[in-house]
Amino acid sequence: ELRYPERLNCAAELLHGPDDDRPAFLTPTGEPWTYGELRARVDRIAHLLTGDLGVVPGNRVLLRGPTTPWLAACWLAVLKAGAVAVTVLAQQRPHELGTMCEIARVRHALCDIRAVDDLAKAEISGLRITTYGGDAPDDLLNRPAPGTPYEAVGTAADDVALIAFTSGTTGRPKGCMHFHRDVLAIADTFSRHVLKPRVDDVFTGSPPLGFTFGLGGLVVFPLRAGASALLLEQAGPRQLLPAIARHRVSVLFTAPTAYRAMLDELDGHDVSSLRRCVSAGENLPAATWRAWHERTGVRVINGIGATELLHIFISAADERIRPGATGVPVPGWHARVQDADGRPVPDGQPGLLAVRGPVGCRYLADPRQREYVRGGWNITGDTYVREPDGYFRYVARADDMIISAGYNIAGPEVEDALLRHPDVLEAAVVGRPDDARGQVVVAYAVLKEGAERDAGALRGFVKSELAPYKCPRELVFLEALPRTATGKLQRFRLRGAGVP
Ligand code: 3SK
Repeated sequence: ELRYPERLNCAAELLHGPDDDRPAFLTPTGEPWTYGELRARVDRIAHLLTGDLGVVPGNRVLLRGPTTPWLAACWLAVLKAGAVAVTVLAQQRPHELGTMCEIARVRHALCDIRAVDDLAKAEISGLRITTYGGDAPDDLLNRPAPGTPYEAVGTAADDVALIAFTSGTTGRPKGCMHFHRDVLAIADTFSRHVLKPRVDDVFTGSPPLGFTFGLGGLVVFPLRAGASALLLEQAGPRQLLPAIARHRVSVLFTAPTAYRAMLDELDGHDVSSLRRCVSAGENLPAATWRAWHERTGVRVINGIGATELLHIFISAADERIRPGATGVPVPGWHARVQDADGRPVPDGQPGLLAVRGPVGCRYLADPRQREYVRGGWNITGDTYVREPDGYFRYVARADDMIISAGYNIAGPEVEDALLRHPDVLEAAVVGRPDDARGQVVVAYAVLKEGAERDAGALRGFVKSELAPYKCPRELVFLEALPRTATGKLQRFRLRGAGVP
């Protein structure tokens, strides 16, 4: 069991340790930031926050900008000053920003000058916006500030440190409150037991810091281990591959679609420095796991996480990784599969995934809390099977099960079959209402460059891989699949009307 002192400031904990001259953050173009420089810059910002800007402990401070060391430093400074970081995505638009600020009662914002327009357009009443990275004399980084160390505010371990928003794949955003101890707990469970990081590791990846997948993988885990992180503003497959080679990246965080896209671009790139590749955000198809392993020799660490629980809670390490399964509960976490009334279902049968551990869901003023936490268990909204040997296997999002002519069909199983076809880059499978069958299976596919759009051949391929009742009735080709800002597939946009 994890134990933390009653008084705990997680930013101070993450910053203390490594020698001043060790590298903390790297970027593709600028000079590396050493731990000494990071500490000094965080302290400067914390002085400004509590001095010039009038932030007091408990105030909620919105952070917005591309993935840079300055954004990470602002996040650490807000927490060190005892305020609450409200992390949002650079892609979020004025209306969404307004809603989140209203829910979290945000009064201050630190915003990269390049991302300020939409925040200003949101016209959030009472919000004081301070930019960083610009030329103006009142820009955060141009203001005079004491160069002395900043003494961290003595927050309690269960004071709120962070509000992270989730909208799932639809709906009004929910703000998830996380404590100072939660931030350390994700490093001391998933990172410690599954990644087993070393001080000479270089982390990088694509998820932004406004998504807790990225915040953990690119800031919390490397700092907790005294390692370094390469922070990339552009982190698509085309940027990741050369960056891995150039900076000898050893720990990579990205999503299943990016692994798949990188496979097509891998030739000529040296990825031999990689020792850990983490996939989360969506289920990792076994076909992608196998292809990546074949080409790189690295066993991808599949994981399921949630903004509500901050990071990954089921996964597997090293030789225990099994393609096609998510894994076992991360040490410190418990998981089971249950029915809609909260009764455990037998191994081998599908049901709702329920988890509990050091981090729990705490929605800020939202009645949906009652749906997510039931009987002390967090109900993630995923359908899973627990195998008799304790491995958890993903079936579908609970609302993504297709029931057609009495058959239960898991969309991801059909997607996995489509992805085994060499021409398919991405696939999404949904149920469409049908008078005769209740629902019919409809597949959407994005093909690789130059591939021929032959729906008949592709349906024939699926029929050769799966029982015929699972074969899509309809197959629609798209240029891209609809996704949320964090990259999650929006299946609801594919249901109903047809082509989105
Ligand atoms: O949303 C997710 O899938 C996720 C995965 C890993 C860590 C954190 C999150 C929110």
